[in-house]
Amino acid sequence: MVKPRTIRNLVFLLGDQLTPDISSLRDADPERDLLFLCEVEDETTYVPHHRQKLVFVLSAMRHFAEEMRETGWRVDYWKLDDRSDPGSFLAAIECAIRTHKPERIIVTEAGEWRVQHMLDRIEDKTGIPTEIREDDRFICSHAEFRAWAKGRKQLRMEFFYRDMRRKTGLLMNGEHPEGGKWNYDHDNREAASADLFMPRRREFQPDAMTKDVIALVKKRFPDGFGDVEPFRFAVTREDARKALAHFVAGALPKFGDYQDAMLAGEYTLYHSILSGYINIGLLDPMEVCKAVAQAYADGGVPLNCAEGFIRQIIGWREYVRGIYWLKMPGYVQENYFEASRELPAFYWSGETKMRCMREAIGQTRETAYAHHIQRLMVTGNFALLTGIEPRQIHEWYLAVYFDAFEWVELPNTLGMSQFADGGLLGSKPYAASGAYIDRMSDYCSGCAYDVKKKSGKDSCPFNALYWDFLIRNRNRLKGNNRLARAYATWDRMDDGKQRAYRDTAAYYLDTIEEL
Ligand code: FAD
Ligand code: DLZ
Ligand code: SF4
Repeated sequence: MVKPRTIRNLVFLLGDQLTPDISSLRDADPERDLLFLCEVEDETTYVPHHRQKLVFVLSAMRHFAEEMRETGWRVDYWKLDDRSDPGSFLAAIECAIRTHKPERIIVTEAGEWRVQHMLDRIEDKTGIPTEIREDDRFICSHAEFRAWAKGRKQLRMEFFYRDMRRKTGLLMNGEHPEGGKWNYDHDNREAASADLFMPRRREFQPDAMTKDVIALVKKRFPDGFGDVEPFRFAVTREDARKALAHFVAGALPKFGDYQDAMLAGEYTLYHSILSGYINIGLLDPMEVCKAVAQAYADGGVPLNCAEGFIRQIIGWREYVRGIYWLKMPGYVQENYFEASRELPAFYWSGETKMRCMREAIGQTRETAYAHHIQRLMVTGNFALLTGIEPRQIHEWYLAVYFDAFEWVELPNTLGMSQFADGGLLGSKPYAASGAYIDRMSDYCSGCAYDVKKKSGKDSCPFNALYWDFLIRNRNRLKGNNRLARAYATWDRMDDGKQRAYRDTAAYYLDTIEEL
């Protein structure tokens, strides 16, 4: 508890603003200003967060507060278990104002609409002048994205990405992209095989502070989703930088080639597992991209890998944030296919005979992490094919990953994965049959279902469900050129084959909980 004495500004820092040079701190004065961070019930329960995500965010907040104190700042930090919990951010701010009587409140804009809506009300509610500053950890501001989107019929990531390359100068030779092309994605679609040289993620042992948070989370959320231990994420900037260096040296040289591959028991393959660190502010997106561009310039990393990685950050990451703020608050209601099915219980338990789903959900429960293709082409694809209500699958993704914050999760789930925005973000739905999963993984070999069997008993559910999805939604999708071949294939099938697909799909949908 910080002794009450004259405070000029109360600088309110949110749990994903753990960056020493964040805009709210820029002209702050350690003598006159006070940093305020609070753990509150509402934030820990607005979705049933994975318990490692809770440990990750709360422990990183506590470490950040300590780091700031050590560098001379006055910090008031409220732990969830320290005092009677104010419940919400707004209630916490009101208490903090009563205690510290600041002249002003300074805060950097929130990542999520829900929290920004609260920030916008602080001044009215408390009567204390409140300054909300832009979050310039992002490369593209809201205004810049709005200007880019204005008047465009289609908001294609590829064109936005080129502007971000020009703006940052990453992998550029003057006005021209390094190597002559903007995008090397066509070099990036190999299936991996388990080998001795598979990179291993950098793991970090919990220190005393993290162990305290683990105990807190176990006590408060005894039946919460996911394993609490082993907990191996970094929770400080110093360790997150070690994870970045480890990725650049080990996995980056093959990142592009195996970006879409999936292997049973291999949770991270050539991915970076840096998303959570970037999202809460332990790593700066430009710092990460510069490290990757430098490794390319030094000669140890091929261009397709460096470009592919940088595109994910200055392209996709910035683009989905732009879409989120352009379209919220209405975006969360989108449901293009009018899908209404309940999310099957196995999304939480992992108990399903479908091996691809069991592996993806099982590792999610164990580690709070799954890589992009597992999210998009396994759990996301299944929800799309079976017509799960978008809001339910959105809340699942928002809960279960250590990197999940709505501004990045929602456009990826609703837009990219579920096509619930009718094609704002993607040019066609990411719907695929079992053949795709079989090509990109080794899951099918150990599955109770037969990926080669198209319909009937024991056939891979993704096969019949794929056709059923296309036919069920034909009216909405028939104008999409990228699906014309699929519809032509369907139309060439004889009635018996078509009926077998539809009957199998109907059976699987009726018995979805038993799959
Ligand atoms: P890598 O494969 O190593 O990629 C490098 C970095 O690029 C990531 O750390 C991330 O910062 C960025 N990135 C890559 N793909 C995307 C993308 N599509 N959108 C935004 N940034 C991207 N990402 C989140 O950070 N939080 C989420 O809540 C989230 N939810 C998702 C939900 C669904 C349904 C899907 C399909 C994707 C989601 N993603 C989310 C995007 C992506 O899957 C994760 O960023 C990635 O898997 C994180 O693992 P990594 O750090 O090993 O990524
Ligand atoms: C995710 C999260 C959790 C679980 N708990 C807290 C918390 O107790 N206090 C806090 O400041 N932030 C927390 N966060 C992160 C916030 O939800 C995050 O800052 C907002 O989503 C940003 O819009
Ligand atoms: Fe998944 Fe079908 Fe392969 Fe089984 S056979 S792992 S359900 S794609």
